[in-house]
Amino acid sequence: MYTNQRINALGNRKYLAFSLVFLPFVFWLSWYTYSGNSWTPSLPFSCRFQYAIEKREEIPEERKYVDHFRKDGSYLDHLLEIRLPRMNYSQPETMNPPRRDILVMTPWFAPIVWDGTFNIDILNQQFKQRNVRIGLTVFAIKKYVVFIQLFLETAEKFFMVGHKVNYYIMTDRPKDVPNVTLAEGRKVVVLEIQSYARWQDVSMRRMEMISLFAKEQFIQEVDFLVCVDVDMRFSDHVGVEILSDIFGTLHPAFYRGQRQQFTYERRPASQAYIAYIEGDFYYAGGFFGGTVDEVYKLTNQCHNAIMTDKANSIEALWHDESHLNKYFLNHKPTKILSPEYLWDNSMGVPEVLRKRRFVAVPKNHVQIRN
Ligand code: 5GW
Ligand code: MN
Repeated sequence: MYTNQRINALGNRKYLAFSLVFLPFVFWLSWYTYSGNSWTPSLPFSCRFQYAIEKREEIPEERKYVDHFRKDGSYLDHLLEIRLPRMNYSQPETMNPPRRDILVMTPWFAPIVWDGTFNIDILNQQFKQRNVRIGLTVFAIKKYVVFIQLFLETAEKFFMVGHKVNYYIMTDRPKDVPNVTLAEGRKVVVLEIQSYARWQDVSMRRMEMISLFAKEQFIQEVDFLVCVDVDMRFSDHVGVEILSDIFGTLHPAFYRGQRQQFTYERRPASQAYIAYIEGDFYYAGGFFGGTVDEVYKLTNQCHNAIMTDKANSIEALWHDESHLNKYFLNHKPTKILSPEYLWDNSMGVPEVLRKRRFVAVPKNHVQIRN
């Protein structure tokens, strides 16, 4: 009976004309009306409210007020206004995963970020609404200042475009930091630090410096820290898809390997010791990050382990990288970046690598390190 009614309706020309002309108009009108920013009915109020907070947050002394506001009950009501705008994108398909050639999730439910697994428009909306501020820390000690220019120029093209970014350049040669034109909402902060005679110490002391500045400065200025090598160039998109409480990156030389083959520190006397029957992945020392809280925990703990080793006259095989790997064994990262995010062209370009986002700049080892 229900079916008959439908057939009758469709057979009636008046109904058909009505449907063809009027219904698309109604649909168009409603889309047009709502497609701007949001479905939120009280949008003008909530926007002005949020704007006021953002402005105050930019003045360091006002931070206290903002923190108080966040604890205040009215902040909870403010949260109710936050939602995604309507968006057009292809549907995720339960029975048709975008990638079948690689692992996209760890057994502890941390996503592994590969090209094709994320929708950057959704993520950008989410992080924009949080007004996220990102700090990119990089060390350029002695001759490594020559890498800063290309690093910054390519970061402007590919790193967190459209978001707020502070570049924290830690160097013993502040005068050699080049002037690079930056987009709005982005700035370079030069932090003068001492140099160390041994390159192993230059590399390892990064943990100490990041933890010190996290406590003194970064916690006031940014939400997330991204800590990377400077002898690199960005060559494709690196955005908010990498952000999570604490994240590491699969080392380009070991992402296919067995745990026994990883170059973990194998001497039990070292704080970085990992047994042959342990370990999930081999993480690269040149790309990790997370919230300032989590990066403080990581760098502080790695620095302490390095100092304990030093007191015991032992130095881990791959220095800070060995300690990073030990930390991630006991504190699983909440997100993992594929080697797209730290590639070296001397490894070739395997089929599984659809993008090379952050790539090592070839260096003359003899010239740059002496
Ligand atoms: C110098 C000699 C040997 C190894 C490292 C250095 C060195 C490293 C240096 O003189 N100055 C310096 O700032 N670094 C920092 O440590 C850079 O941020 C560099 O990207 C990072 C790690 O050292 P790399 O990049 O030479 O290590 P690999 O394993 O990527 O080649
Ligand atoms: Mn490097």
